[in-house]
Amino acid sequence: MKQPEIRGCLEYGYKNKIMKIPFSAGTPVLEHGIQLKPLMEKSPAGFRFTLRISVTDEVVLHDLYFSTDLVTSRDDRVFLNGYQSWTDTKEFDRKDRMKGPSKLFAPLTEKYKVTRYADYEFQRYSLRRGVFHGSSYGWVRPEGETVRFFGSLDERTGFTFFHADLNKKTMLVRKDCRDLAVTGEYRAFDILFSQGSIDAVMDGYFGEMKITGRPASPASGWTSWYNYYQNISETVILENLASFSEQKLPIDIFQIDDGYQSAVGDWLSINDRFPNGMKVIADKIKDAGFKAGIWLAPFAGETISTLFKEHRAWFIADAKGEPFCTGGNWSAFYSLDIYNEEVRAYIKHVFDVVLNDWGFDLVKLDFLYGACIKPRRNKTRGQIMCDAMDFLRECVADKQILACGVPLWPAFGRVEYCRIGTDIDLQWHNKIYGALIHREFPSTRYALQNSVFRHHLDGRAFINDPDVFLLRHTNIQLTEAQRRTVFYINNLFGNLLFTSDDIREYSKEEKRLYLSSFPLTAKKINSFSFDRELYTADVSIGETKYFFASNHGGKKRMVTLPGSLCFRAGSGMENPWLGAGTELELPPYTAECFLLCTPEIPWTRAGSTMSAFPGSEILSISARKDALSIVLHEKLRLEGLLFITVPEKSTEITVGNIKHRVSRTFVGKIDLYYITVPSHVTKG
Ligand code: 9PG
Repeated sequence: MKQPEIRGCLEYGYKNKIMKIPFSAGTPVLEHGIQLKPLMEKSPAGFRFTLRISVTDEVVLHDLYFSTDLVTSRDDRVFLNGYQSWTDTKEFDRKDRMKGPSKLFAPLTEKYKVTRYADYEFQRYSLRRGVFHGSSYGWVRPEGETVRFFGSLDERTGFTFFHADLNKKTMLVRKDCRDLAVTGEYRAFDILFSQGSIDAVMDGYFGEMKITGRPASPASGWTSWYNYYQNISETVILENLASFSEQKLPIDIFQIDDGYQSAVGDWLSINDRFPNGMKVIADKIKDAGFKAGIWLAPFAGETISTLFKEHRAWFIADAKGEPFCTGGNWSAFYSLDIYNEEVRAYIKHVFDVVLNDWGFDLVKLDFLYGACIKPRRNKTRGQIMCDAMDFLRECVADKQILACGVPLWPAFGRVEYCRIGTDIDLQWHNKIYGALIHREFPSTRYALQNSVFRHHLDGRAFINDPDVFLLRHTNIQLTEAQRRTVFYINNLFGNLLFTSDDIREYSKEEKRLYLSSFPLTAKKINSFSFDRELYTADVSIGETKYFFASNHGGKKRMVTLPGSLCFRAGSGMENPWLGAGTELELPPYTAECFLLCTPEIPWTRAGSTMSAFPGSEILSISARKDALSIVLHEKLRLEGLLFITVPEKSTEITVGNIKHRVSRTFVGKIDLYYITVPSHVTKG
């Protein structure tokens, strides 16, 4: 790749004036006792730009930024990472607009503190099309698969924001370090520039940071939030638990969400809907064979909490010394000062009780962005958030963290699981919210978009939590097609697969779809492309290949199937196969997944009615003459039919002592010879 051009400026305060020192890569500067060392070096993954600032006397920073030449055309697309878990994130093009909360509704915005949920109070939001920003990393994509990547290797010094203007073809990189007093040395920028496929640049980025995800596995489970919200009780939790254990569902984690505590902040004061406390419940979850999970917002205290009433001084304050509100949830809430020793002791004690006395295995830690809502104690937001995540890691030690509502970079490598999108809503997308409030509001459409566009973090930074899928028909406004689409996107692009459904309420079809998610298998997205809200992906599960297409828009779209015989997931006995290159109509909000068959190779998967990813439930197929042995995954929960390709000349195949007649079908221009095997005659 070509070395990027860097031209920047340091602005600092001097005797009530703002002074400026320009710099460019490779040319050290010394002015007024301030030395700047802007250095561009070759690095294993590309180019690494660092800027060191050394001062003899204390210097208070006002602004620090540089421009680069990464955007070269108005038609480039830019991926910009949203500030925190919930922030909508995708590849933007010049027709898109990035909006903060509407100024028209300022009284409401002010009342519910909607500008506190992300970066609205410290980054510029232009309402113009083609003008965007994001934090920590991103890329520019001209036509094709190769992207120009940029990513900060160190956000502990302060968050790095990337502002792109596609109309003007500019990219400005800015450090969030206003009012930081520097003495000695400040390593202000440390940025990697590289070029390649998304997989290659992300490998290079994480390689250069030496971040490997924490040891953790993909997991399935249940959380109480998206059905009961705060209205949970011991009965609700235990009844749902009983249905998972009675039906022997092979989920990994059973998690209690918001609603067990008397108030947000008072984690050890359990409300009267849980008369026997939390240890009893954690024990029952573990007895059922699941990991016990519980939700906490460890830095938050709501107005009506005892924590807030009795310890106002523990909370982050504004310039007048009054508690600085973090958001409008619950009775409005505030965030604890993680540098206060009493606060640290309190939080440590809470975790000690939750993890050791009650015995929970996993904590979902939420609203974490509050810890760094304001730079203070001469520390940047980036530094505070990194310190906060280090502290949480120390408190939770070897148990597991599912982080949520967190700026992502500080969570990289520090948590097992992390939410990468906003909350699923019970409807597709609330347009009024979309027009008026912050980008972090619950929206199924945005949640799916983030699952797809932040997939590259999965397995590198942590395991991605795409949020729940919901298949039930009660207490929901999502249509059947939309529910199925969420189910597929989560299963393909995420690796923490939770639902909140009361599975006793499932209809026969809903139950079948739910069970078709077992066994949980590792999916590899080989390539992915999109055209507005039409997404297509080539996927592998082991050696088996799949094609996936999903239309998230309100208008029908056409897709062309790949050049293989395709078995359509979810189809019954009628016409399950579609010919190579078939033009397929995708109605609004639908998803389709196809197993790509190889009729020319005998003894391969030609389809199945038991898995959302047909064939992924088969561990092995082995053939000796005309006798077949098929081993199925032990976590398969559905019964049904398997279709296996056979040699053209065969007439009869034996599986488990039962003879099967060979069938022949002609699809498009392809002949398929296969047998149909009911699952009960196989092993496993
Ligand atoms: C519990 C919930 C669930 C959920 C979390 C989080 O932007 N917002 O106003 C906003 C409010 C709540 C919210 C997310 C965003 O939900 O993501 O899974 O745990 O808290 O209160």
